[in-house]
Amino acid sequence: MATESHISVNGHTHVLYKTNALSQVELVQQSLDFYEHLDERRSVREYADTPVPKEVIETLIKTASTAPSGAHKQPWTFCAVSNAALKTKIREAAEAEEKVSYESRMSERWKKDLEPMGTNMYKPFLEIAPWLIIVFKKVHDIGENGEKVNNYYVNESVGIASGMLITAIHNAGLVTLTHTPSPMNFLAKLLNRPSNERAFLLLPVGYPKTPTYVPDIKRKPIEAISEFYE
Ligand code: IYR
Repeated sequence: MATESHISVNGHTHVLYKTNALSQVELVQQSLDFYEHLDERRSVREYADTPVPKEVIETLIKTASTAPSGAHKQPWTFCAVSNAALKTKIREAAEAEEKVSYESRMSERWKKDLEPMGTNMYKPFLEIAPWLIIVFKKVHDIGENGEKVNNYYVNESVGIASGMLITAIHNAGLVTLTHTPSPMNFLAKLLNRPSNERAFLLLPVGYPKTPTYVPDIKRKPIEAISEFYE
């Protein structure tokens, strides 16, 4: 029987999936190449002010939005900011929250754990990086008559999309940082977001400052992060 280009499931069209099966040898090599490429990704806190074209940011966002999501609701909005005045407002508000966090909200243990990263309350990258991408999660959608429409597994979905965005940024030869000023609600206000959106993550995007140094961290070996049941 000839393979159909599409079929019907519950009255909905399903299209033929384009498979991408590799030979065993290619499979081993391709997975290894990608691991080695991603193993070079590092969180970078110092940026060059070199511009990055808007088109690139749009492509990175489209890549993130290929992520799987609960019932394919894609419960996210990626806000991309290059406007200098707005970046300054974001920096000022983030630093105001971070000051309180570092001075009173974070435990001594937490601050000790962060010592190797060399973080502090000052966030110049929020003005220097050419783009800030603020990821918002949609806790629900808003229907035609203003009613709440459910989304599913919102944190998981937006977390996966954010991971794919970080991967895409690295793949483009750019750098980013998962910045989470806490609390983050100032971002919804500054960016005029609708009532169903909550800030999830802030990612500065750009080229690293040259030279840039990053903490000499090591990643856990396979034995420490996995268990095989064969
Ligand atoms: N949000 C603060 C503190 C901070 C917390 C964690 I957990 C980090 O891995 C890094 C920083 C800041 O951005 O400095």
